[in-house]
Amino acid sequence: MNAHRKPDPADVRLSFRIEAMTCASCVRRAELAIGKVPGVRSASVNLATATANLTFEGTPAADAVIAAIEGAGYEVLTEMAEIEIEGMTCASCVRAGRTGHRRRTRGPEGLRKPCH
Ligand SMILES: [Cu+2]
Repeated sequence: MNAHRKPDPADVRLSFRIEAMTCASCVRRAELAIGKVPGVRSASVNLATATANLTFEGTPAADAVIAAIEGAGYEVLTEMAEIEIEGMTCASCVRAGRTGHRRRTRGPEGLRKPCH
């Protein structure tokens, strides 16, 4: 499934809202988790805005990123996320970066997991 790989920097950008980050260690932890997702070119997590700005090479693996963030102990608010997709070229790109679904997997208790 590499048909959509792009040759140049017109990469796909997504941003996610991440909840439950409380300090710089959380930011590092989230960035490390996101950085392990295949296809992620760069990840920049901002604590003040609770936002992760990502650049993907080719088709964005949005679900894998969400899983990685949740695996690190945080929550992704996709229903509130401003997801901007640039460089989508066909319907399967749209599907890969699908934005409409909701995802709340943890109750308030689960959000308070200590990170350090
Ligand atoms: Cu922390």
